[in-house]
Amino acid sequence: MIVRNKAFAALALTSLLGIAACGDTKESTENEAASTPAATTEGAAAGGEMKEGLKIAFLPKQINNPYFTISDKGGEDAVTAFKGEFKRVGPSDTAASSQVSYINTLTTQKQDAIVISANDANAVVPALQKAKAAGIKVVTYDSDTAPEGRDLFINQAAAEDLGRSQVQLLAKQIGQEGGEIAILSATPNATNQNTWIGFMEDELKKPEYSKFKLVKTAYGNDDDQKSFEETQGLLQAYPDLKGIISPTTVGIAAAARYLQGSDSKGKVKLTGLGTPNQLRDFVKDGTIEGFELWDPGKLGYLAAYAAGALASGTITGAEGEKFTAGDLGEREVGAKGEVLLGPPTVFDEANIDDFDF
Ligand code: RAM
Repeated sequence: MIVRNKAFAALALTSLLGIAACGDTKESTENEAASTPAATTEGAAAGGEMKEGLKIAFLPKQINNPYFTISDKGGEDAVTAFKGEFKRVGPSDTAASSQVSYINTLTTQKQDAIVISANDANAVVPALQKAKAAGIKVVTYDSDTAPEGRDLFINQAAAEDLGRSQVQLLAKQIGQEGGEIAILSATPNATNQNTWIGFMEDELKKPEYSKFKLVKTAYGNDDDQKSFEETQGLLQAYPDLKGIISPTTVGIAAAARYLQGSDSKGKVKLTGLGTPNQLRDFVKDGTIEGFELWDPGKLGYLAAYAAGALASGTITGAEGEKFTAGDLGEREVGAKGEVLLGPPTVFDEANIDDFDF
């Protein structure tokens, strides 16, 4: 596998240099399409042996959410690179137990690892525990379960920083006069959004936000239409609303669309977590000033390598263990079975055209 990683790194470097790759053209095309990371020699050098032919199944919150299309393409690129079998299944809605039947089917199919972004921290745990009892490794990415449901959680960014920074972004956009603000979240039970919102609420307790008032947290359930209607509802219920934080790519895109067609465009500030490709036009026409996100493709890529390392037996999920995540290099398991991707990027008019995901 070390040899394979070197070949992968060399192909990525070749495409970076703009030289047509020869040999395995399928792989190089996938590398380019996924906005996976730049090549490093470090990635090729470190880590243990990866078994070939591992069956790795991705189970996103929602199969039809563009964010997960990107993250899971990163996962597919990784699985292809370490010669595994990639599979992707999942529900189209974000209901708490909508993923349970998929977990059961993947268990029956004897996958080597399930990589899941959980819609609910607890509803999926019994099914995941059955999978684990059958020898399947479980990795959560993006949205965690209770710790007993998984071996590792691949966290996109430090939750505290993500929560606090979204408040900081909005406060800067609104200015010193402050005013009423609202949150437009995903589902009421989403582990990732709820963790970030907890830190937002804590950040708002600081004296510098004394003129800001969080009037409501609304839930669009990561459904475009419901998120759009919830935005409309917020503006009707709170005519003096000064800003909205939407820590979901589905919510922020729907809120931006609503604001764009309303009198509140540019007046009611909107920030949160979104993909540059979904929000580019809204930044260019002044509906949104700035927002943030990690690279979802890299998150899926890292999660796939973690799943592969667990299924190969090179790691068990214990704190301090290290594994090679392809072009992301060597990664370490932190406390509570967490592996961190890294800090997010803030996007605005100045840099949004530098990103394509
Ligand atoms: C949505 C999902 C996902 C979250 C992003 C920011 O796509 O809720 O879980 O991480 O937004």
